[in-house]
Amino acid sequence: GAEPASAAPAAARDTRPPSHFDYERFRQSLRHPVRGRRPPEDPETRTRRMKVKEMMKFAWDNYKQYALGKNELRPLSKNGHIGNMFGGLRGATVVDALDTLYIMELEEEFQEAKKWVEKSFDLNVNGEASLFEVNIRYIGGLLAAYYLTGEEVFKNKALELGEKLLPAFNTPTGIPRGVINLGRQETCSFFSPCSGMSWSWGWASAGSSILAEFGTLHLEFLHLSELSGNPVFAEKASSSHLGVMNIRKVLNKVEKPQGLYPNFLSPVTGNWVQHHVSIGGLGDSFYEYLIKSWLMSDKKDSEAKKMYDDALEAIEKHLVKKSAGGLTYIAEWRGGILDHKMGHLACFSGGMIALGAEHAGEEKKQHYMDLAAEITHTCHESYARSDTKLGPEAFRFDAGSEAMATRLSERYYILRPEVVESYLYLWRLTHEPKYRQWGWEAVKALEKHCRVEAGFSGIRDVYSTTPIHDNMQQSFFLAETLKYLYLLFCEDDVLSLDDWVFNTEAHPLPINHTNFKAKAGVQ
Ligand code: DMJ
Repeated sequence: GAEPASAAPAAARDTRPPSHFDYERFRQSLRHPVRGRRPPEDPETRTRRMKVKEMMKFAWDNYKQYALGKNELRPLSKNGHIGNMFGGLRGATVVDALDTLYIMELEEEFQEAKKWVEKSFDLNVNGEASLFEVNIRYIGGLLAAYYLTGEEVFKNKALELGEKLLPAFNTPTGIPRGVINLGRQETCSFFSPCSGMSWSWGWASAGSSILAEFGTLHLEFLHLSELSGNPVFAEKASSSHLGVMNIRKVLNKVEKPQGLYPNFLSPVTGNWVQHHVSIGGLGDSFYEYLIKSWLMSDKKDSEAKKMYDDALEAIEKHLVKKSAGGLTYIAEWRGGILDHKMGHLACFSGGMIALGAEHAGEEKKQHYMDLAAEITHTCHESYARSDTKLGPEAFRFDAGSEAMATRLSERYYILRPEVVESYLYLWRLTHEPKYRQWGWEAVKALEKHCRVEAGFSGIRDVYSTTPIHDNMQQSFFLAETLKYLYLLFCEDDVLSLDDWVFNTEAHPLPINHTNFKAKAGVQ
């Protein structure tokens, strides 16, 4: 194995190079107003959009009343939940909700959220945090809020928090570990290396890092470099392995079984630890960030595009299957053996494949659009075949089962967004009315089974019409599920795909219509 990477440079605030980011110029570079031009539309679509807005207000108001400053609302017991994912950081729901409130023109509520960030969001915390979760929810949420509003407070908090994440990259390969202590960084500065403050998850095999975690940093970290003027987030500085570009180098070097990317990699050796491949949990957003990195670079990052194209080809060859009943699904792969199961998380892939299809070679375009539509149809079936019309955490295509959960432990629904996320992309890219119809079915089901007196709750069994609630309003319900549903009933120029890519928590980050790399100092 290689020697440990050297110091984490330029982490201290006073050594930060001045930022040259010109917010006004950025706004002028956008092709559409962020909240659209509001052309006339049919009354039904408007009513549906207003319904989703009302749901967001209800979710926010209850969080504010019972749990402001905690990470999530517990809507049955009417209190807050803190959990252990964010290392002492608080207000996950506030940060996740900011851009949705803004887009929905819930002005008063947006101001309440902003005030909390200004006055109460404390970054001087001590605790073990998930690098991935802090990145997608907090960094992503703050960056999006900044780009949408130009309010400096969001940018400053994002940069300050981003610096706290850098020590996670101090591994022999530069592949970050999954857990970072946000507090123990007193010795971390340009001149004194910071080390020993990150760990692998106890449950991840042999101290490995997880593909979907270290592969889901690129979009946010490029923006941290863009806004700070400091290349350290994007690319290694001096001889260290810091920076997300290095992750690709490691992945390009390691041999991939059948062209597939397994879920676990050793940050010490840079080799795979197990041969489990999944487009759902543990793998999912790695693939998403490849195609979105290319889009965000205004189609200049051809390395990302090639990695995406090759990965998708291998996935299609080895993992995509059709059930006896004619449903297309993406199976999981364990050292060559297929597990005929699809997780709710894997349902984001309909949207991803549609997004990529637009930019595939002429001969492949229609093929990938068809594949995307088929997967989205299968995911809709997993909803349609349940009694609540909400989909289970995982569904199977074995032992006579088709798009239904077969295990008790997989019947729950925790307000996840992936299925409606695919409806949004398919709607935007095809304008087939069924996607809006399916989204509306989901709205009705959420209202019927998940809305409780003080917010929205997940349910334990989608096949029971007297659902047992899990007493948790996940922050991604406000960041993602409600945002995607709202956008489904908007015109296409609201957060247009010409201007924005959504990070994996649905936080919009701008496409760089100028040359990103030159600005960030990336080679
Ligand atoms: C979110 O935090 C993100 O969408 C992530 O990519 C996967 N899990 C949740 C939602 O299900």
